[in-house]
This record gives sequence, C-alpha cells and structure tokens, in this order.
Amino acid sequence: MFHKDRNYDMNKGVVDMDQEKKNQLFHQAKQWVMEAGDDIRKSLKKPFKVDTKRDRKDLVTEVDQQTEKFFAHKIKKTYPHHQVLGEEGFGDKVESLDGIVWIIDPIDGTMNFVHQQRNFAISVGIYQDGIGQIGLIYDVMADELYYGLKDEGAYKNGKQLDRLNQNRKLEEAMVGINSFWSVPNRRLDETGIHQLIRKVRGTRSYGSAALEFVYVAEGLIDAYITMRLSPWDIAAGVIIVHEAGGITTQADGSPLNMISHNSIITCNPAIHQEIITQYIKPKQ
Ligand code: 2AM
Ligand code: CA
Repeated sequence: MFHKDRNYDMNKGVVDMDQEKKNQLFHQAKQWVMEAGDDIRKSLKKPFKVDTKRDRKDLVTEVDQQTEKFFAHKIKKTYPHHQVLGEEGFGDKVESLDGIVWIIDPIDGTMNFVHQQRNFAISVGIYQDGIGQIGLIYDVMADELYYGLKDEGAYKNGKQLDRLNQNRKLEEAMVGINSFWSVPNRRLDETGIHQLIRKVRGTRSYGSAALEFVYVAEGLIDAYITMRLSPWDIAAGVIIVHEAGGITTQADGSPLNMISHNSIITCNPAIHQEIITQYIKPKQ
C-alpha cells in the first residue's frame, strides 16, 4: 500500500524516509522537545506530586505525565496517522512498529528529577517500519540537546559527534553500570560483571539510560550495560549512538527488539565483542 510519508519502490517495498519529510519531522520534534524542556524547568519552581508505580523505587510525577500528554496531543493533532508509544501510557497501544511510531520517555531519570532536580532527559525516537530515523535526547537542566538522524550523523548542540576512539582498550575504558550488578541476578552471572569492573579503568552510574547512551556517543564513557530496559529508555539513544559510530545490542549480542524489554550493551565497537564474549555470561 502506498503511504504518503514513505518512498515506495515497487521492487524493494518501503525504502528510506523522504529527506524533506525527515527534515520537517526533525525540526518539529526539536521544537516540541525544547518547549517541553522549558515547561519542565518552570514546573521545578513549584511543588509537584510524586507517586510510585510498580514499587517504591519506581517513581512517576505529574510532570512526567503532563510532558507525555503534551507530546501525545501535539503529535496526534499534527500527524493523526502516526503512532505514539510512551512510558506513561498516554499514547497508543502499539503492537507493531509498522508506519511511523514516536517512542517517548517524557522524563528519563525520574528518580534524579525528584531527588536532584538535574541529570534527567527527555527522550524521543522516531521510527519508520521499525527503523530508527530520528533520535533526540535533551538534558533539560544542562540545556544540551543531542540528536541523531539516520545516515546523517549524531550531534550535540549542533556539533557533530564523530570521535569514538577506535583503539580503545578495555583496560582504559570507562563503563556505565548500575548497582543492580552488585546483587545476585536471576538471568545473568554477576561475577562476570565483577571481573569486568576489575578490568576496566573506571565505572560510572548516572541514573538516566538516555544520558548514558549519549555519553557513549560522546565518548565520555565507552560502554553502558544494563538490564531490562523498555523501548522508551533506548529508542532515541540507539540512533544517536549508531550515528556516532557506536553499537547497541542485547547483552548477549543479539539484535534489539524495540517492542519489548532488552538487557542491553551500548558501546564503542572496539570493546563490544570482548565484553560480551569474556564477561557477560548467562546464569548456569
Ligand atoms: P526512568 O527514569 O524513565 O524510569 C535508571 O537506572 C535508568 O533505568 C533510568 O533511565 C530509568 O528510566 C531506567 N529504568 C527502566 N526500568 C527501570 C526500573 N524498573 N526501575 C528503575 N529504573 C528503570
Ligand atoms: Ca521515564
């Protein structure tokens, strides 16, 4: 079926997103992200309501909800045939990535938002038929906008990110991990990760998956390894990391599945295989 947002080739089926359409979508998405960031900064000037979701560590605030509603409303009004997959559930029940899907985390790093009022980000990934086209991650308090456009590179505040060290050795690497690895894990053997911690130069834990992805893209850390992330935690990040020359896979090296959970490693390609084969091991 012909679709007005896509280039259609009778032999190959759907091909790349039309360039003009992609530019237009990017500028629109960027404008909404900046507007949402402004609103979030304003919301920090007055008290806001904090609730828990699955457990006492899983936080949500009215600001998360308002921000997602803002995006869902704008997208639906401007692009009624696009789907929205958002963490707080104000989008659609997305069961397939056919067509254009906006995958949104209104605030990634909600615990940082609540406790620190910084180190959180808005994350917006735009996919067409399952292929990442545009990723935006906005560090709201630092006013740093990272974005990646398929086949056009990754950028931070307009400056291209293309300096991943191709000779990075594991001994010199900085790795983003979180404290889940310091307690027993059901699926993966944490002792492998403990050996990795001894091997690398240093570890960091920032509490926002989206920010850890862009730090990999920027080369501030060389890998980020974490368990069971949702599509909205990674959708924009995988595009930005890829466009910066990095790689993201499931922790066992298999390809990502963008409509379910993934344990992931996003990484400088120079150390990706070594980490997976030497240090990430399924539980016996
Ligand atoms: P969130 O802030 O949008 O919930 C924290 O280590 C990072 O992991 C954050 O990016 C957080 O996203 C994400 N995350 C995903 N699932 C989580 C969970 N069950 N508990 C805490 N953080 C989770
Ligand atoms: Ca969130």
